[in-house]
Amino acid sequence: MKDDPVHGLRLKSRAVPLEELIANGGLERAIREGQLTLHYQPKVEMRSGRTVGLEALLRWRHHLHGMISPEHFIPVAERHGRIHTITRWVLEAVIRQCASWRTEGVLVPVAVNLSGLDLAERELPDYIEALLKRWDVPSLFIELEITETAAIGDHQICDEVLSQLSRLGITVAIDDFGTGYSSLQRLKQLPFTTIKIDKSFISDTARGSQEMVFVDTITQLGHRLGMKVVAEGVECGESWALLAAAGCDMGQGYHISRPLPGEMMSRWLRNNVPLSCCATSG
Ligand SMILES: [Ca+2]
Repeated sequence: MKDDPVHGLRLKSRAVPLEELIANGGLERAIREGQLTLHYQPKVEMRSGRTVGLEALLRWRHHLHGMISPEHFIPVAERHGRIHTITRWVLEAVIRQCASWRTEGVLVPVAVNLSGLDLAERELPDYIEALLKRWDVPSLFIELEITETAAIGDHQICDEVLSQLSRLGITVAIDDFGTGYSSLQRLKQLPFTTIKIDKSFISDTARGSQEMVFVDTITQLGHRLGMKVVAEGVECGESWALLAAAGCDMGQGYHISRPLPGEMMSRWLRNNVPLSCCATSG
């Protein structure tokens, strides 16, 4: 496994007084001053080798504290009621990027990670629909990823928001699967199209460990529920081959590409044709 230079920096920034920074409007300032950026990581169909999607990953490079990991600042943003501001910024940035890529002929859907709190926001589907209209981007170019923990909250608004998003034609993936405590009943009830198996299960597959049992089981479960299965954190060819043999539909991870800034991802995509499932949709 290669070191992730971004992640390395993030770990060093643990001592950042995040509570204070965010409580005092640090994230809003970060947005105004361009400290937030998005990197994109491809998802590749195992059978064909086609790039079938990208995941947008948020980066915060603070001018004093350096890289701050989303793993650290997202929970703080949630506690301080700032998460909707971030989600809305990410959604607009991604949809703008999709519009720009479409003009270049790059037709690939992009996934946005949502917080559980976003699913309690009734206005979210309307907000996304308005952005798609404003930037003339069809809904099939946007996917959403939500973690098990976020998805299993048994509240009516969450279900309504997910149903409305689904009616808009936006696909929703259950993210980091295997690390939470999913109710299988909820998994069946909610309109998920994809399961992303958490990277903690994938990293040891090349060593032929018992992790493969979990991968097999989750893959079969996903397929039986009519979902596509994505393996996250694929880091070597050996893992890739094992996961493909287990029936995973897509892979994502360093074996394919690390997350790249938009412009670098444009180049990567141009050099890694054939592209996407959206190629015929205009
Ligand atoms: Ca994700």
